[in-house]
Amino acid sequence: MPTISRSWSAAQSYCRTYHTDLTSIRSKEEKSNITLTLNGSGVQYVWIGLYRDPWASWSDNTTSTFTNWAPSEPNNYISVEYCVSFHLLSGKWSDGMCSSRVYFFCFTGEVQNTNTVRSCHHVKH
Ligand SMILES: [Ca+2]
Repeated sequence: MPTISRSWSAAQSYCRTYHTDLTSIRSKEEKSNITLTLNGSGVQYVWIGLYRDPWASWSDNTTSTFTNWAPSEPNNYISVEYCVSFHLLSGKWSDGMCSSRVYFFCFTGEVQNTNTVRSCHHVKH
């Protein structure tokens, strides 16, 4: 089970050091992969590789048209929400404060701008 939570940028650094990058979610398949991997882990939210710049590209520099925002998100609440977390139960995304310590989901493998299946890892320590 994942046992560490980090700020978004610390999570990104960790993923880039020990895996490939923070995960992208560019399709329902990629979404399901994360949900299935973390099923039963008790984790509610994970950072994913999307940040406000605006919401144009992922941490691994891929792009996609797939989005799955929760209702009323992204709302940039009090103008400090620049990073995206993924809610496991609903599968929806929300913008949140990048400094919040949240579990996170890395992937390992080739960076590809297509819907190919990639191997994914959640972080274990
Ligand atoms: Ca928000």
